[in-house]
Amino acid sequence: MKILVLNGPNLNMLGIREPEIYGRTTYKDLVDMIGKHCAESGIEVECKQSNHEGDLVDMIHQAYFDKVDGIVINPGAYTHTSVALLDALKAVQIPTVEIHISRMNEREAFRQISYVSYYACERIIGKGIDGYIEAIDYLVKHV
Ligand code: CA2
Repeated sequence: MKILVLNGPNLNMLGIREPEIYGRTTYKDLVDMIGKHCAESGIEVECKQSNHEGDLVDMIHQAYFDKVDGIVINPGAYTHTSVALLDALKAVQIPTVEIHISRMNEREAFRQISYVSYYACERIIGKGIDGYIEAIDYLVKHV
C-alpha cells in the first residue's frame, strides 16, 4: 500500500505560529510521526508540502503515475477556494481523505466551504495532528 500525504499552504509553519489553533508539533515532527506509524504498519508513504496551488495539482497528477493507492490531503486555505485541486483529485480518481487540524467548522464563515469535500471519501476535522494517522488508517482499512 502506497500513500501520499499532501499539505498545502502555511502548514510548513506548524508549531512555529498560532500554537493555540494548530498545536506545537512542527511540520518535521508531523512527517516523522507519519513515517514511524507507516513503517510500523508496513505502509509506503511520501509526505509533500507546497505553498503553491499549481504545485499541489502537479503532485496529485504525479500520484497517478506513481500508482499511489490513497491520498491524505490537508489543502490548507486552498480547501476553501480551489476548484483546481478538486478537479485534479477527480482526474486521478485516487481514494482521498481530507484532514484538517483545527475545528474549522467552528471558525469563520469562509472556512465552512470545502471544494475538496466534493471528492473526498472521508473527512477528519478538528482532531489535531492525530487526524493524519486516523486518515492513513482509514485508507488502509477501506482501500
Ligand atoms: O485546520 C486546518 O488544518 C486548516 O486546513 C488549516 C489552514 C486553514 O486555512 C484551514 O481553514 C483549516 C491553514 C493552515 C495554516 O497553518 C499554519 C500553521 C501554523 C502557523 C500558521 C499557520
